[in-house]
Formats: sequence, C-alpha cells, structure tokens
Amino acid sequence: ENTPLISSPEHSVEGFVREFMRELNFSQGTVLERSTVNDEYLALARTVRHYLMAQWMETTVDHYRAQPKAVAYLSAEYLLGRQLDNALIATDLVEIATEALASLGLDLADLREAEVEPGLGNGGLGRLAACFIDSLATMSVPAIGYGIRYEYGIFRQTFADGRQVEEPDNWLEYGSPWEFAHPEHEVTVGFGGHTEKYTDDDGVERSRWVPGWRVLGVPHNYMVPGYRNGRVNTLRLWSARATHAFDLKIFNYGDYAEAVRSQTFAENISKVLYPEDSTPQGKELRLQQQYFFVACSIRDFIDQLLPRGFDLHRLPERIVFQLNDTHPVIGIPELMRVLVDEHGFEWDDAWDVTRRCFAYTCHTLLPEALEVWPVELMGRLLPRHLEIIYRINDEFLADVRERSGGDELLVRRMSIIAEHPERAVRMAYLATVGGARVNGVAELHSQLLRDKVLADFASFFPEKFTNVTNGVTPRRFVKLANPGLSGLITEAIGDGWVTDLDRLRELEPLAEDAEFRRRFREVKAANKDRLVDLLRRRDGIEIDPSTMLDVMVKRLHEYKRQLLKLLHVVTVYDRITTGELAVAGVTPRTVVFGAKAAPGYVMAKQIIALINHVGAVVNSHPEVSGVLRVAFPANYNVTVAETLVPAADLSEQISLAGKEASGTGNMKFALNGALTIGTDDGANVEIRKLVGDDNFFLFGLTEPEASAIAERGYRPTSYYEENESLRRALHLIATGVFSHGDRSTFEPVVSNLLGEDRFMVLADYQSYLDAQERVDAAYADPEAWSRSAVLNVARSGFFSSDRSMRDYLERIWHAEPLPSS
Ligand code: 26Y
Repeated sequence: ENTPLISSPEHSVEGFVREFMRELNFSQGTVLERSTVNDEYLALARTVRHYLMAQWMETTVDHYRAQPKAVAYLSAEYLLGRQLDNALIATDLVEIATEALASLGLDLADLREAEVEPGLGNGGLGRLAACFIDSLATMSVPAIGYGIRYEYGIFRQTFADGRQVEEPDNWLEYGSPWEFAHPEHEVTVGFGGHTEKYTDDDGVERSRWVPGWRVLGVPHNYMVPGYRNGRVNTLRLWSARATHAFDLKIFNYGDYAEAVRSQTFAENISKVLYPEDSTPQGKELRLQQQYFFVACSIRDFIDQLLPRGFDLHRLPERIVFQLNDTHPVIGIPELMRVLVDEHGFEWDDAWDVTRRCFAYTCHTLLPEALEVWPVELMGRLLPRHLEIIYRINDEFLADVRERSGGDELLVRRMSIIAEHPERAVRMAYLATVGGARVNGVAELHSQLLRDKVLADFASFFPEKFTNVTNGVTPRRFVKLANPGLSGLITEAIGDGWVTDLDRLRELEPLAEDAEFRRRFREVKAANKDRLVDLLRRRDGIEIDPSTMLDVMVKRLHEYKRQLLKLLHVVTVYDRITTGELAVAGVTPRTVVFGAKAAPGYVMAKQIIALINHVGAVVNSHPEVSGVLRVAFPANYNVTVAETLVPAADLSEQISLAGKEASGTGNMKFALNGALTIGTDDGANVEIRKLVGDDNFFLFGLTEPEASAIAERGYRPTSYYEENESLRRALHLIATGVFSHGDRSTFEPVVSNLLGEDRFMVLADYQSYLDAQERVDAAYADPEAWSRSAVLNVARSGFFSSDRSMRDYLERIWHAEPLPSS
C-alpha cells in the first residue's frame, strides 16, 4: 500500500498507440514520417517495457520485504534470443500491438526483424540458463540471474568458399532498449597484488589481500518477465569499467595516453564472449572474467539485497548460488574470503556457511572439457584465493586420508590441485568439495558422473550427487516459435499447457483422430513455408517445402558427429549417381545443417567446409538434387531456431553414446512434433522412454558397448574394410569429388576417420544407414508419421524447464515461490 508504484499504460489499442508515439517522439526524438525501422523498433520495445515496469518494481519490493530464500543463478553465458516477442506474449499484448501498429501504418513483423538478439552464450549451456530464468520467473520463484554483459557476443558466422569466417557481433550498436544501467551501484573488484599476514585485535593470525589493481563492475539490469503471473525477475549483467581513482592518479602524472590505456585494459574484461565451448583455453582474461562477475555478484547480493546488519552466519537461509558449470566456481573461495577476511568469521564457520550456499551443475563428460587453472596464474591473479584453495584442499585431503586409512593413491587422485602436466586447480573438484550438491543434466549423464568422471567423490559424498534432467521453456519454443501448433493445442485442450506442460498428455487420444492429424500436418506445412521464406530472404537459399525436412543444428563438435550425417548424404549421392538407387525410389529430403565452430578448432572448421562442399555438389547434380538437397544457413542462432525447429520433420541427435551430457535441441524438436533419429545418449534416452520406441529411430552403440570397444582398442579400419558402402563414401571425399578434384583439401578429415576416429563414426555408420532406411519407410506413410509426431508432442511435456526448476527447488535449492498477491 505504501509503495508508490507508477501505473502501467492502458491495456488497449489506444493506450498502446499513445505510449508508442510518446516513445517515438520523446525518446527517439523523431516523427513517424521520418523514423527508421530501428527508431520504431526501439520505441516499440520501450513501450512494451513500460507495461512490465510496475510488475518489475512490485516483484523487487516484495522480495525485499518478504526476505525469502532466493536463487542466484551464476552463469558466464545467457543465450537469450530476441526479447520483444517474449515480452509481448508475457504481457498478452501481441494482438493489441499488432493492431496499434497497423493503425499507424506499421507492421509488427517488420519491427520484430530489427531486433538483434543478445548472443551472450555459445550454445546449450547458455540457452539453458535463459530457459531456467524464464521458468523461475513464470513460477514466481525469487531468483536473480548473474552474468557478464559482453560488449561482443558470439561471433557472426559467414562462409567464404564454404569456410567459416568470424565477424564481431556488435549487438549494442543500434541501442539496447531492454537494459537499465546502474553506474551508481558500481562494485569494486580487486586483482593481483599479494597477501600479508597480520595479527588481529583478538591476537588471531590472519591473512589479508592487498590487490595490485582494481576494476569496477557496473550492473545492467534486464527484466525477466514471468508468463502472465504479475512477476518480473531480474537478470543482472556486469560490465567492467576502469576505477576513477586509478585514472586520476595517472592523470596527475600527466600521462593521458597511459590513463586511456589502463581504461581499455580494465574494460577488456567484459569486452567479448569466449567462443570456445568444451575445450577450455587457460587464458588469463577468461579467469579475469570469471572472477569479475562472480565477485561483483556475491558483493551485490550481500551488500544490496540483504538488509543491513544481516547475520551472515544465516546466509544459507537466504541464498543458494547455483554454479552453471565450473565457470563461476571461483565464487567458493571468494565467499570464504569475504566471510573470513572482511567479516571476521572463524574459518570453520565460514566453511560451514559456504558449503551450504553453493551447488554445482556439471554439463560435460569429456575430460578435456573440465576446467583447470594453473597455480602460477591463479597465484598471480588471485593470490588470496589460491591460499584459501590450498587450505580447503589440505583439510579435505586430511579427511580423505583418515576415511581411507591413508590411501595415498586415492588422496592424490582426489586432490583439488593436480600435479601434472603442471600444478593446477581442478575447478570441478573444488565445486564438488565446496558445494552442497552436484548434479548432472540427464539421467545417463548423472550416472556416468557418479560412475566415472567424479567416481571417487561420489563414494566420498554420496548424498551430494543428484540428477536434474534439462528442460526448455515452452513459452519461447512452442508458444512463440510455433503459433500454429500452439493454436491447435489450445483449441483441443485449453491453454493451461503453456505453464503446465504435462497437460500435453491430453493430446494423446487425438493422435488417433484423422482430422486432428490432418490439421497437424497443415500446421507443419505452414511452418515449412515460413522457413522457406526465411531462408530465401536471409540466405538466398531455396528449399522445397514438399520434402522431408531433416535437421541437424548444434555447435560443430566431433563428438556430436555432423560427419556421420554427412556420410549418409554422401552415401545417398553415391548410390544415385552410380545407378544403384533409382531417383524414383528415394524419399525426397532437405538436409539442413546449422553450426558454429570454435574459431581455433581446426577439425571442426574443416568439417564445416566439407559440409558446404558436399552441399554444393549435391545441390547442383541434375538427378540427385531432385531428391536430396543440403542447406547450411550461416550464423545459426536462437532466432533461426525459432523458425527452423517448428518446421522440422526429423531431428538428428546422433552423438556417440556417453558423450553428449543432455542436449536440449532434442527436446525442442520433439515438442514441435519432429521425430528423432538418435543414439542412446544424454536426454535422448529419456525422450525415447517417454515417446516410445515406435516413435523414435534408435541406432548405434550403447555407452557400455562404446566403452568396451575403446577399452580393447578401437580400430576404425576394421569397419572400413568390411563395409563397401562406407569405403565408397570415404573414397568420394578422399579423391576430391567434393573439392574440385583436389585430394588434399579434405585429406585430414578422412585420415582422422581412418586413423583415430575418436568418436566412432565408422562403428555407427551402418547402423545409422539402417535407421535412415526405417525413417524413409515411415515417412512414406503420412498418417502413421503424423500419428507418431503428435505422440511426440503429447508425451514430451516432461521436458519443460518448469519441471527442471521444480526438481532443482526440491532436490537442491529448498526454496519456494513467492507469488504476486
Ligand atoms: C570452459 C569453457 C571453454 C566452456 C565454455 C562453454 C566450456 C563449456 C561450455 C559450454 C558447454 C555446453 O554448452 N554444454 C552443453 O550444456 C547443455 C546444457 O546442459 C547440454 O545439454 C549439452 O549436452 C552440453 O554439451
């Protein structure tokens, strides 16, 4: 009652028009007759923002008053996608905005296209963070997302002669209407310097950190609207600034150029997103980024969000910091430092508090993807943190020694400090020791974490280990991306599914309803038409919407096996061109790839070039191109996914079993009525269990089989020798059929497959081809196919990120919703 809340603009076409014109005139400083599409987009974004403002303020105030336990999601990446559409559906303003703009002679669709998506993430992990904060807001959970406001997001990909070229993603260039900068709430973060020992007033020996340099963190707040629940949470991204004091000192010496240089140095910290995923580079700037955002966030929570004088011994009652992979794990020694050095805590008390405030999510199974930081670097950049890590490790290893009866081999294996190839901090171990919970992101992944990657720790701390299977937000990936299907579902079962996705089950009987299936096919066809338009406009690519749309979109990585998909394409090409297969007998397909490669990942970039080169030959072949085409639109991103996923017939989820932690694209496709061809890996296992074997094309080695083969020594040539079709496919590539006769171009790809083939592409080749034949046969019967597709939708409600959030709340966070009154 005593909160003076500004009132929202009127929820009507007139109200909307008034607010929009005010923004266009007063904020953009222009008039309709003269405005650009960007002016209009910015005015529109601010208009929609105003409808959310009162809810945002109310949510913030409620949280401050009620002081509930909150979730702080710490993530170096948020792959948000465009904001406008999501805000429009959250506020139920789509129709009003469409009409209002039309009355001004503007088309919402055109303005929407002007938004540049914030690509502040690489792939799955960053998109997951975005889905999770959406779900938390929609479930009215007091939560805040913390991260980095990269000035440049994931690079923009173009192709030159089929090869990937990276360009900077200057996403802020034309304005960022969704953010609120708060320089007055800046936070100071130290780096470098040294530590010193001293005796405190009580005669206790203590250590303190004297940083060598400092950086400011400026918070930028983003609204995270809940879906029509009156709640708007906050995403707080930190931007690095040089400290004023530092500038001034140098200015006094009269060295202007040096002052500017130091400013640039500080601001480099939030300059650019690292485009590597899963192969960590031990780059100093990356560790700076990690510490920077985590230190800012912890400081922010303690100083700004807790009431003054709060007893930090009770911190675990008020907060849980969820660590999105190891990137924010430096938060564990940072909280120890804050409690012990700044708040005078006893070590043991601080450790007790810290261990209850953190939980760690692991997103990988590849050993090379586990972050380690050289002790030399850590000691130079964060000397106090290194001391703290050493003490944590000493005490932990003393426990291990005691409980294992002095098993020194075990002690060495479990040490947070690796000794080889250099002394380094194992961040996953630190997270496991310093957090209350460790979770994997799908059942199989969590099991493999317990059995393999973190086996010693799972025996030592069995109670810490749990699973939370990933999920995706139905708001963005069904409601917004697939309005046709959403309308059909809502007509059939009402609109409750948007926030209660298990209700899709109610569609099951409709799989048997011929009329419903017909309408489902109609929606799919319309979605394909939308894709045709997009690819024509955006990429100048022509695809035929009457063909089966076979889609593989995800980061380019050898373990994901884009090469396996490509070998299928090459084999079909081979069979048609040799006359083994009559064109008339082939189910026409359009194979769509979308993938970015880490700029330094040479093999991944060669695979991109090979896909493009195979595509060029296939697409220009007079007979083959009638039944098989390859489309590889550059710069796959969230925005493209929103049109591509709803159009897909077939979802390719073909990683080597035991390598893909979960996958989340797999869930988006199933929810939009694509059938999956997939291995028994990650969340595919759970998808198949739910949709049923009849509605999923399973192939390939299982994880135990692949492990066993690796154990006894994998020989790719044995598969090559035994399989003529495989030999021929590789022969075509090796002899330059796709490289203008040049045998050297793709030689490294072929020799890698025949030499090492770490991800067993050749071992799974035949099984994959067989599965693709089953796909062709199934697709030939549209009634049966669409029945399966409807069942995929009906049975995939489990993969809502709302369900993931419920699982985290119950198994890890022990926090509760605080709904709007
Ligand atoms: C250390 C640094 C180089 C790094 C940066 C990004 C390491 C990893 C990553 C990103 C990893 C990632 O996206 N992992 C994916 O997370 C998804 C969400 O849990 C999973 O679905 C997916 O299987 C996993 O590969």
